[in-house]
Amino acid sequence: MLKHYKPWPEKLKTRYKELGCWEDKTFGQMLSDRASIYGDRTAIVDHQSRVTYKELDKYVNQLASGFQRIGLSREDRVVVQLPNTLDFVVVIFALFRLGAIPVFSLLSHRDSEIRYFCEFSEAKAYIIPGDGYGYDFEQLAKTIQTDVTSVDTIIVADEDGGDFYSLNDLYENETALPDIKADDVAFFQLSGGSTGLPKMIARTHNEYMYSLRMSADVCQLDETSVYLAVLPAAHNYPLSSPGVLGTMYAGGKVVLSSGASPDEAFPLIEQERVTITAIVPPLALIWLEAVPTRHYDLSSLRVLQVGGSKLSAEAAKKVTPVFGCTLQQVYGMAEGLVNYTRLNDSDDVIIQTQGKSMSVYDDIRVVDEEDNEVAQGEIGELLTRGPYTIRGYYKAEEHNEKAFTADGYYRTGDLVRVSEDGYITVIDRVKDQINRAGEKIAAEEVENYLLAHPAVRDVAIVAMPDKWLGEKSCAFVISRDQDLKETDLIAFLRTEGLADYKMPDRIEWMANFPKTAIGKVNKKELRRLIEVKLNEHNMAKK
Ligand code: J2J
Repeated sequence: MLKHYKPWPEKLKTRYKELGCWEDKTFGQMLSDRASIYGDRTAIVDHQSRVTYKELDKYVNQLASGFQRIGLSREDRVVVQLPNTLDFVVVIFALFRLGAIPVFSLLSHRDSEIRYFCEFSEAKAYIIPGDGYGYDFEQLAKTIQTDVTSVDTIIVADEDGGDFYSLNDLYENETALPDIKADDVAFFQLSGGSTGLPKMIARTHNEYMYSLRMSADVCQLDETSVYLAVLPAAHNYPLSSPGVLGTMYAGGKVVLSSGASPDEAFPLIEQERVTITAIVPPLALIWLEAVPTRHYDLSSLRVLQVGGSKLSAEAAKKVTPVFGCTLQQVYGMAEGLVNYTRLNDSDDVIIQTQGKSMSVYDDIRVVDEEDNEVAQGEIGELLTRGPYTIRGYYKAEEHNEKAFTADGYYRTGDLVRVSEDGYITVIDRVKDQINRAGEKIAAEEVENYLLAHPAVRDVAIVAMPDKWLGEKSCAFVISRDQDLKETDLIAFLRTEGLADYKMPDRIEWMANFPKTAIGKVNKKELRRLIEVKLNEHNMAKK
């Protein structure tokens, strides 16, 4: 059993198996099954390749054999930082087959994040993209290999690995692979986080497979479905809701796009006859504006999923008239629970709500600040537990005390209202997080970096509204030095190696922070202050 991992309680394992939720299948087995049922159907298409299920199954075995030869084995953690390419899919399935554990990082992560993932998970290997992705990943890998003692293997997804292994050289004759159990941890997802550093989410084959099966079912996927991944496939939403893995579960075709702009996505929808794709609300605004001016045939699209942050009702109303397809709102989280509007729901439900949970075994409560259930239809924090929601973060005992209730509910940090028939509307959040175009920023993480700057006395980061991104981040800073500039702080964060999307969009200088009755920084008041300022600025412009 993986060190530090706290498995599901035996009683729940038995219960979810008896209920038929968990079918004791691993991802490795799922792919072999698909290869035997849908062998000659196309599984994956990327910018340069097209492979069938049978071919994919073979490549995965060959790569798993190569990984095995260079010393990767069961339970080794492997930080995977790859773009939306066939390599990504082959790599993760090869690791699944070996029982090695991918840690899903995003291409936008930099030194600070990668270092932490490697150290915290005690990773053995780190897999990076080759040239052409706007950043010197090889240089980063060199530093990581030097500084993080556990990391002894670097693999580059390129023909030329330079000083490291080239992924292409690791496809070898198939060797015997270990027997993996469906109750084993399959991979680590990363939480959006609200405190300190991002938390790691260990997911087993059993629980995650169930979430794919339910997602594929709710989205009515079958072997004729074509899913386009425009968001980074390593993120929980495009990976599993139903995403890349849910589409493979259904035997459909997955099209991987390296970008999400209309000029990249629309031609792919036309050429590959895409039936379903998933985007975030800011992209929905861009796509909605782009459709009339681009003349692509988007008629194959049956479902446009929008989720990750709140979609406005005004934008929601436009989707069907503009795209001629059904809108599906998706409200999910890497910790588990996923809610969907159903394809045959009324327009009103689809436009106004973020959907209903996908399993009858999702156990949802809406509570006030004292954890008392609120009256039906009232606003409160959403708590959830069920067959595909984690019971605790990996190696975070202290934090888990706060993030989960004693009886195992995950505190989502989202303020919601639930209708009598179970449909959820997301109203606000209590967690200290900024949701910037679907990318989550833990305020405390960035605050800690800024506090390390010698001229910063104190800092508080809050969300501010933005027409396009939904929210942006605003850092209120109390400086010790009158000459300190915004550019100095951003430059400092960059040298610290923080991902771009976490850079504060705006800095406001202050002498003191407003405080709450018990003396904490009043972030609600800071949010109000910046909102007033933005409104005044907008009025002045008019
Ligand atoms: C409002 N807030 C939303 C929505 C997520 C499917 C879809 C999304 C995610 C995801 C995911 C929202 N309206 N429609 O993993 O499988 C906010 C909430 C939530 C947090 C989770 C999936 N959809 N959110 O976004 O782990 O605050 O997962 O708790 O990145 O995003 O973020 P994340």
